[in-house]
Amino acid sequence: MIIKEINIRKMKMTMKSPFATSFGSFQDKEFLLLEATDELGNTGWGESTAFHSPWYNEETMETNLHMIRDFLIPLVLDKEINHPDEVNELFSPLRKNNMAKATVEGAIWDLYAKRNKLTLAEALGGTAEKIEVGISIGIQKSSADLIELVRGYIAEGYKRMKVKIKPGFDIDVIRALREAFPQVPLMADANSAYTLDDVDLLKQLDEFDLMMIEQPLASDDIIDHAKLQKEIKTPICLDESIHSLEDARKAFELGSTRIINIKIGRVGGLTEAKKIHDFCMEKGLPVWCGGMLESGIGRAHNVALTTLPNFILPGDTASSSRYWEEDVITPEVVAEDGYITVPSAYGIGYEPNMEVMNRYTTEQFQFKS
Ligand code: OSB
Ligand code: MG
Repeated sequence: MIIKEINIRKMKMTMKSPFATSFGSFQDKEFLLLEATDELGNTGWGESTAFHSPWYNEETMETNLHMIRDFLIPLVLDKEINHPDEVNELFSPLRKNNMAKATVEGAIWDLYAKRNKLTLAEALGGTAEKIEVGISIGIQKSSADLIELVRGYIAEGYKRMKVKIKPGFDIDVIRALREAFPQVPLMADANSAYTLDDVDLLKQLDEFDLMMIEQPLASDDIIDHAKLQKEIKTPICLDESIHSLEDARKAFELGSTRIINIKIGRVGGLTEAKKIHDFCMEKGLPVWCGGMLESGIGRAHNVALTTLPNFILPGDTASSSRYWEEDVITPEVVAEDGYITVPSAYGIGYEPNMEVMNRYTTEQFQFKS
């Protein structure tokens, strides 16, 4: 296939309620969508998971726009590409900027699947017909508020509850949740809020039978996590620290992680995500698909990836309605009793809803060969 045209949209959508992590809270989500068109008129969509500011990683919507426009588009426009795996190779001389790379690569995967009359899941080698999903809940004002939210999500059928923790909102909160819901599959995500000075505190979590603790220590660390894992029983799951198959291998060899949260953007695209998945499967490490508060385009990519066989733990991709009054795809992503049915239409399997998409677009950029 030959990529003939790329369109980028800056989007601004307001979430139903603010999302709070150990870094802070926000409600307006600004991000990029990208559409690639080939010489036959097939199109594919990708979403950038970079946020407006660099609080999760170093990338932002604006740095992604710069990278895509000035470096990535020139590498793919008017080039013959036989398979999306080649995009991963083409981009590899450029360091980092994984979310920017994943935006372009994701659109080319969707395009490739449509052109070859495959679902994106099939193109990736996935087989699951439905995927199990959990929910991620931001930091709340009180344990009581959190308990009420969790009660609602359990009633909706979500398969596991992930709650954000930070110093001052941790042990007591988890204890209260465990007392209220003795059986529910529960995990905590610290988004790097602790250090090895907190080992005694983190040890106290062992009594609550958590499925895992996600990224307790620094966002670029794999050494201290290995030390921490030797001290605590709760399995550590790395998120922020894993950017590539090489990172996954090193973290595994050091014993820094027993589970990996795979996010397509963080690792630079679907090809790298699949490599990490395959490595973890071989080593007996379960994986699950993380979320970045995506709109429907990004959600659709997550659903397709999750059909691979080693995604054995529920992911963070909940229904579109979890965050959005209306989503940019049709139909919207719907989790029923904690399961999302993998769509059977070609490519990402959902159609862009242009009327909704246009309403939330603040700027557009067009690149033609
Ligand atoms: O650490 O997994 C995280 C959201 C934004 C940035 C980082 C994270 C998250 C979530 C929410 O946990 C996942 C989602 O619901 O999309
Ligand atoms: Mg996380």
